[in-house]
Amino acid sequence: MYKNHRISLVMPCYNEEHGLPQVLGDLPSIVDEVVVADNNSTDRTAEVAKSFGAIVVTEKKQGYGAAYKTGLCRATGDIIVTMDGDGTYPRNFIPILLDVMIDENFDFITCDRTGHKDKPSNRLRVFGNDVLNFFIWILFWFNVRDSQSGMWVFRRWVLGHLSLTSDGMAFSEEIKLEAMSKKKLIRSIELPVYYKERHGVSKLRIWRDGFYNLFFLFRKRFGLLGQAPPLVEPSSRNLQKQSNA
Ligand SMILES: Nc1nc2c(ncn2[C@@H]2O[C@H](COP(=O)(O)OP(=O)(O)OP(=O)(O)O)[C@@H](O)[C@H]2O)c(=O)[nH]1
Ligand SMILES: [Mg+2]
Repeated sequence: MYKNHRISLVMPCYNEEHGLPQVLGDLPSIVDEVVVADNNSTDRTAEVAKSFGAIVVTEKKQGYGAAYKTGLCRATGDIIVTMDGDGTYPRNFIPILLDVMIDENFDFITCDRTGHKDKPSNRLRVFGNDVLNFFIWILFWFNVRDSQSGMWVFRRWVLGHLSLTSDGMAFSEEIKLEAMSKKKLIRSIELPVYYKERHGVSKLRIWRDGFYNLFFLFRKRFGLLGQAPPLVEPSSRNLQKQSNA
């Protein structure tokens, strides 16, 4: 619990037996529930997650977005925090981000890793991210510094107002597009975080995922993806507001 809010952490995991102990080993105690969305992992991901007390949900359909949707539906907290199961995102930033959210009354926070990602080994990723950020600006008219980051903090009712169609890596840019474009309903902000080298093998296929995510932006912009049903009942925003009042 944090300031009367129940906190869930949701992580999509595909073969993260090496990364998960890093994440789950130093989680702040304010996190009430951890949901690991496992996707046909062939290593000990599920066992490791359970050994730390996490709830493991299984999604047979392969993909980052497919796993996230299943994991998010299982989360019961008032506020949901997400991150990769690889140790890259800072667990000790969770209370700070929650402070900003609760004290400043934000509904959706997306984290920006760009200040800590500019190492030679990452140049191509940083460039790809910049290209995608640029197209988001061109196509959707809003600024985001790190459209591909996987750490978000948001009130659970927000899920009732998003159309999340992507089952793949494009889920990351789609959740930001959906939340940040609904300015009247959802108060959003992008905040910088620290970012470390991952443990275990990367699942990102840079060229394939990069071009796919770019193509996805065009399809989203021109309405070719249709509407996905919300992951929670849309009315839950009002219930949430009432219970916090
Ligand atoms: N459940 C599930 N999780 C996935 C899948 N692909 C990737 N993931 C997870 O999604 C998260 C993001 O994947 P990463 O390989 O870390 O991709 P990335 O963060 O862009 O790249 P790195 O900087 O190398 O970590 C990790 O926790 C992965 O285990 C998938 O198909 N299914
Ligand atoms: Mg990662």
